[in-house]
Amino acid sequence: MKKQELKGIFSALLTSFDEKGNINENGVRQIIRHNIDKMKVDGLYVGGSTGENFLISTEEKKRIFKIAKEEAKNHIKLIAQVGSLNINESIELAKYVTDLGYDAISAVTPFYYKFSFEEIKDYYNTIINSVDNYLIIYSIPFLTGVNISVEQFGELFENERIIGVKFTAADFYLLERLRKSYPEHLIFAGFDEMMLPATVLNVDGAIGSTFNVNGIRARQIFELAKQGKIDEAFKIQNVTNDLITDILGNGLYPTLKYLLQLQGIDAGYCKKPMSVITEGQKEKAKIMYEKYLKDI
Ligand code: MN9
Repeated sequence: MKKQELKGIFSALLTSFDEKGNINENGVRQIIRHNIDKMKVDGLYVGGSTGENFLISTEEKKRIFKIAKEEAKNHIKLIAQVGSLNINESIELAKYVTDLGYDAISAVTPFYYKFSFEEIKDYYNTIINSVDNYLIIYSIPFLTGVNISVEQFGELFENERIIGVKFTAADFYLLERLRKSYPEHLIFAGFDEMMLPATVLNVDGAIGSTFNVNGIRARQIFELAKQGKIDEAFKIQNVTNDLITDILGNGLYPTLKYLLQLQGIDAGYCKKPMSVITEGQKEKAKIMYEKYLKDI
């Protein structure tokens, strides 16, 4: 696949767990099918924050990567998030998904320790140079504490297989500078609630957790904004953000999973230390479903 073909709307895939925190394979398959058949996404971003990836073992990560490929086949695009504090694990996973036929890998900036930029650059080059694939940097400063400057992105992009960034930040000045500086690189909007302004700044696509339930509206926002129909896109972003505000206020991942349960999808539990959804949260999610999702 050529790198430009990776553009579009990608759901950050949720993982269904059983009550004990084991992967619920059937549920994972149902979530994937829902994204492909109902949300009509262009692709899946597998193994990201939304997949609760940092809470599971290497074998579990592989299992989810394999299930996603089995369901998606070559019908939609697949990006595997393989970043980890254990670089050996990242390399192992990068090889695994490349053999499976994933279209690109992605890796979160290494977090927890205060790595220097040289160390971060070495991490990315080491991972992507171990496989014949493309890499998309996963930048999410509010969770990792890692900020990369325009110039530093340029240094990372010197490796021609580092083809883009998943930009999960509210820094529209940086986004505009990146767009101007690297017109050939792929930029994916990472905050669903800021999709419209990111699209106006000419991102190539978006990767989001809420697309698992609201993917139809996400595509509308993206396409209307690309066509310059900003007023129409704004209206859909408004409704979307009413929903996202309610979801964030009720607990992001448990609410997304319960919104899928209400549609007959066995989205399961979150993994500890995330808590089990309460009856009160379920009631609020039911209202959201009726108000925002039932009729789209
Ligand atoms: O993949 C997601 N980030 C996280 C990106 O889950 C940390 C976003 O889709 C957000 O969940 C979403 C709600 O803030 O924009």
